Formats: sequence, structure tokens, C-alpha cells
Amino acid sequence: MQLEKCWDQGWLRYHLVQDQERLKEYNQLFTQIVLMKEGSAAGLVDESSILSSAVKELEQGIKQMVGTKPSIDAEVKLDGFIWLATFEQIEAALSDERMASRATELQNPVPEQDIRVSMDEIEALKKRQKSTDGYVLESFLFRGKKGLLLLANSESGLLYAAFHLLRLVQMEQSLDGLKIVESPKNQLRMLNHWDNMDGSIERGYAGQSIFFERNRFVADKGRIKDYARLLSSVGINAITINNVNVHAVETKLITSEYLAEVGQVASIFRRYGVQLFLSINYASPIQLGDLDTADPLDERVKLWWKEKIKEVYDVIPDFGGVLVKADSEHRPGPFTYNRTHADGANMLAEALRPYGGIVLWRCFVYNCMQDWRDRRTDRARAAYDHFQPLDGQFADNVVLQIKNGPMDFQVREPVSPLFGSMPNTNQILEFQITQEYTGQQKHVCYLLPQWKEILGFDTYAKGKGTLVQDIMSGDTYGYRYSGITAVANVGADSNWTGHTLAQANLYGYGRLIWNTTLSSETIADEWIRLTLTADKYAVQLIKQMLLDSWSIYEQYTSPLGVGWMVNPEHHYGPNVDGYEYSVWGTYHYADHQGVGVNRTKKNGTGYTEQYHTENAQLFEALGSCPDELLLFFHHVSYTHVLHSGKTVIQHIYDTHFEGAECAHQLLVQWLTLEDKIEPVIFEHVKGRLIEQSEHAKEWCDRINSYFYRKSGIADTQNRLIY
Ligand code: GCV
Repeated sequence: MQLEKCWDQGWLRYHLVQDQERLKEYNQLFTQIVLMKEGSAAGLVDESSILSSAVKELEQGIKQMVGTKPSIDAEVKLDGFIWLATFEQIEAALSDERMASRATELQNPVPEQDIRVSMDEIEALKKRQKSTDGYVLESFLFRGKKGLLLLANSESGLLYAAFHLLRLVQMEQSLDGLKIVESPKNQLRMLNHWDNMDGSIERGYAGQSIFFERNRFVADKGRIKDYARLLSSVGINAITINNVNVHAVETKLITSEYLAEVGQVASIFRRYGVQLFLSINYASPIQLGDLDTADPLDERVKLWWKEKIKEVYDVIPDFGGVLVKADSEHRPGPFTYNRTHADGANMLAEALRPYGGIVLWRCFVYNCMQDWRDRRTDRARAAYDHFQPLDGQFADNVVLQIKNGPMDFQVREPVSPLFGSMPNTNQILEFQITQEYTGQQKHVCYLLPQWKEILGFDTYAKGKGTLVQDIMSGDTYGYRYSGITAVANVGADSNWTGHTLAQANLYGYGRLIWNTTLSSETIADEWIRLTLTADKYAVQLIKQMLLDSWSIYEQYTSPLGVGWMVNPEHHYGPNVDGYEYSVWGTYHYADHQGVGVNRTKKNGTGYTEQYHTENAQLFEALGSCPDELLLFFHHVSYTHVLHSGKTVIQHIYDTHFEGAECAHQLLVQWLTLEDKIEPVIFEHVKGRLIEQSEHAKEWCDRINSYFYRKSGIADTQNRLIY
């Protein structure tokens, strides 16, 4: 969709500060940017460095929001400075200062309280393993001059601090007595693009790729830079730019035909602290015509990859590594040679090791052609069955990338049992921001509440309180590499995400994985203020719309955790029996008596056994299984009574009628914002909400009539079901 130019900036939209008192405060605070280097102002920073991005962001933000241009100096000269320094620099400066103060003690003492930076906190931050990206942002008095100190271990930390400061200014917050200490929860904070080089995006709902068109890189890379800024502003530090399904053309990204341009893109991201990775084709040695095998234990294959990886690092010295989808959905992998995933991943890891690169090896591995008539076969079991027995066999620079649930990013599914089951293997969790199964950016579905539930899930792996978020951060098992990744929801649409409200998911993803204690509400509040409006009524209303949206979407789509019910292939819209790979009938096993998948140990697929005892028991017993996951774990009759007191069939009818009505109410609510939101955005969101409201009715009709016809049980409220 085409919106006005200013929407290109996403949440980095800078307006002149409206509150005059605040504007005055900022005016006085932002007179000088201090960088502790010798030389002229112009030569203070290397233009290609991350520090230079930090300075440029500050200059640009201050110009647009405060209307002034701070000078750039090598020392504090004026009241109102923003001092960007590393810990070492500040320690040196403070000790010089103390020495100088001692020398002139009697005439001109520097009071200790004037050096107000909290050295204890700096020390604590420095000691933390992940502190390279952490920072301190603090009001500071130096030589009697008042200013702000931005302090970090690394240039990335300084850039994050700069963006944090700008965010406070955007929200017109007072900076008086400021003291912020930040350190990211996760080490790897990544995004995966499923972009193809022809410009299409697999599961993309926001236009064409911002990276590729017609099997080349886009000529104008300006949008990529804008994107790098957006990502960095919320703390993202790693990216893959091409689809995990690596087709013939994309296989060539690691060849001389494309590497120079991959390098250009890497350098755009580098300046914003984002490290570039590529998805690779496991069978590249064959596909590129060099070998007749991709057997990971074959010496020729090992050598081929070593040479190939060297070629990549010659062009991109800080290349992050590779992402691999192997032996899944028709992609090649080590199974062809009767080798394990560990064999395949370790071979690549060996090639990457000399350069500090890593292998992200996906666990989305299952037999997509499996016969669903055999009720002991269970796709949900696959990732655990394939990978858990290999715990400890992977090299230490291999990281297993695991989808949040055992199936495929459904609106509701349990947390993958692999989390907490592989103490000796690095893991990262994969979320899906692109709304493949959650409304495809035509429906509003704010995913933060879902992600928070997943991160807060107790695996009981090391007893009560072993939360997914602590396993992913590496804290539970001391993983060498760990973190979170997600499938991006971005395309060339000028608002980046198709549905403008879907931008909140991208923003929120970055904020949440940096700090998993942030609430969905706080994040929504921030995004709305930064992007849409500061009007109190509007902020409150839009926030509530976002917070309700996941549950509304769940109400009118597939019930009680059973999943899918979407059209095959494109996955949009209701089709109760639809499943592209299944020529064998339905996967939810609905018949005239009941519905759901029996995944119990007792007489089902045995999937419940993959969890640690507490969760295995919780899900195994009908009496304790949470309602929202009931049909994922159990096959029950339509008259089974839920914890809520309703029968399954009545729950299906009620939630679908209510969900469709709530979707309509989202539109009604939005219409009250006409004079509070910029017209172009108001109209655009209105259009999407109209579509959602109509589509929700279709979902409601289809699901209700399907189950009415199957069960023959009438709605107790006699509403119209066809
Ligand atoms: C990139 C699902 C999606 C596919 C996707 C796959 C994956 O099956 O429908 O489009 O492929 O997941 O995550 O690899």
C-alpha cells in the first residue's frame, strides 16, 4: 500500500516537540555532543562506524524534534551536553578530573556529587556477560556543567542509548534526574526474512521484498538503510535477508556473482549494529555444479564448504553465519546420506569456526506427506523425536532454531517441548511476526500477549520456575549462543507492514526480546505514542484494541487449540478440513461424535510424554488440561463440559458469534478516532477493519455450520446457523 512519504519512518517519526516547557528543557540540554577523541569535530568519528550512526541519529532527531543543531566536540565545554563514552573513556576522564581537582583542591574543588555517574552500576553492567550491548543513560554534572551521559561498553551500546534518548524526546518526557541502566536479556536478537530474489516474499503480506527484485538486489538501497535504523532502534542485532527455502537463484548468494552486493547490504546493517547472516541451501555443492554429493562426512564436501565460507568472509569479515532448513518440506539435508542433523550441522560449523561464525539449524523437521489416518502418527512429535536424542552431539557453534510450538505458528498451540529438553545444545526460539496464520496483516492481531505467554511458560526442566525466557537467554544452561529470532513481517509497502497496526508487532518484538519483563500494554502504549498519536483517548482506545485483538482472532477462528482450518497453500480464510499435504482427510478428526487429536500417552500419540512430568501430567489428564488447548491434546465428544462450564459445541458457537461481533466492534471503535488520527492512516486502517469484520463473519458462519452439521446439536440460543 502507498501512504505518504512520512510513514516510511515507522515509529521513528520525529515532530517538533509541542509542550513549550519541555522544548525549553531540551533546548538547554542539547547544545553539545561530546565524543572523547582528539582532532577536529568533523574528524571525530569514522563515517562508517556505528558511533557515527549514533551521532547522526542524535543530530537528526534533535534537529527535527527540538529545531537545534548541537556542536560536536571532544570535551565538555557547555551546559547541556550529550556525552557519548565507553566505560574506559569515562573512567579515564573521571580519574583525570579527580587528579585535577586534587591539584586545585583549595581554590576550585570538584565536589564529589558533581561526578554523579553511579560507578557501582557501571561495574555491575561491565561484569555482565551480555553487557556489550548494554548502556547507562544518566543526568550528569561535569565541571559544574549539566548534561547527559550515554555510557556503554561498545559502539552498539551507545547507538542503543542514543535511540533510547530520542524515544524519550519523542514522547516528550522530562530528562531531569534521568538514570537508566539497560542490558539486553538476549544475546542474539534476530530477524529472518523469507524473501526470494524474484522480489516475492514467502508468507509476506506487505508488498514485495525490500532487498530483491527480478533476481537481483534492489538498485536503490535507501530503504534498507531506513530498515536498519528501525531495527537498531529496538535493539535487533542480527538478520537473514533470504528465505529459508533456498531456491536455485538464492543458492548463488554465496558465489562471486552476488557476494559483493551481499557485502554492501552487510555494511548498511553493520553501521546500525546488525550482523548479516544468510540462509543457505544444504545441497549447494551439488546445486552449484561442483560436486555430486552433499554428504557431510565426505572430505570433498567438507573442503568445499571450507573454501566457500572463506570466500564469504573475504568479502564480509563480520559475517554472522548460516541458517539452514534441512530435510523438511522437500528441502535437501543429511538424511539423503543416512547422516544425522548433527553430522550436517557440525560439518558447516567446522567451516565457520575459524571466523567466529555460527550455524543456525532449524528444527522444523517433519514428514509433510505423513498419513493422518494412522492416529499414532503425529506431526507435533517430530521436532522432539528428531532432535532431543542428539543433545550434546552438536558443535558449540551450532544453535538449534526451534519454532515456539510443535506445529507451525498457529493462533494457539502449546510451547515446544524441546525447550528445556536439551541442556547441552545451544538453542534459539523462533517466533513468527508475519501473520501467516493470524490474519495475514489484513486482520489486526497484536501478538505480544501470545509471545509473553510463551516466554513465561514454565518448562519445569530444572524444577519449578524454569521459564522459557530464561532458557532462551542462556541463563538456565549457560548456552554459549542463545536468543530469539522471528520471521519478519516487512515488505516494500510504505508503512512497512501492510496493516499499519501490524507495525506494533515488529516494534514490540524488538522491545520484548531486549527486555522480557516489559508488558504488552507498555509496549503498545509506546508504539502508539511514537507512531500514531499522543491523544489520551486515542492512545487508550487503540491500546485496548491491540490488547484484545489476539483473543478476538482466536475466538472466531479454529477453536480450543486444534489449529489450522485455513485454506491450503495460501492459508488465508476458513476451510475447516483444509490441509495442503493431507490427501488423507482431516487432521482434527472431527466426526459426528466429537473432535480433537488424542495426544495422550495412555491411548494417543504419546506426545504429552515429551514434556517434563508436571506438564506431561497437566496435559495428559482431561481434568487438568487447559480449555484453550483441549482439542490439541484430546479427542472429546461435543458434549464434553469444559472448565468454563460450557459444552465444547456450545463453546464453539458462542466464541464464534462473540468473536465476529468483537471484530465488528473493533471497526466501530476505530471510527470514533476520525478527528484524532491522520486521515491517510485513519482511512487505511478503517479499510482493513472493514475487511476483518466481514471476514470474521465468514469464519463464524463456516465453522459454526460445519460443527452444527457434523454434530447435529443445536445452539442453545437458537442463533442463525446455516
Ligand atoms: C518458509 C510453514 C510455512 C512455509 C515455511 C515453513 C518454514 O510450513 O507455511 O511457508 O517455509 O513453515 O517455517 O520453513
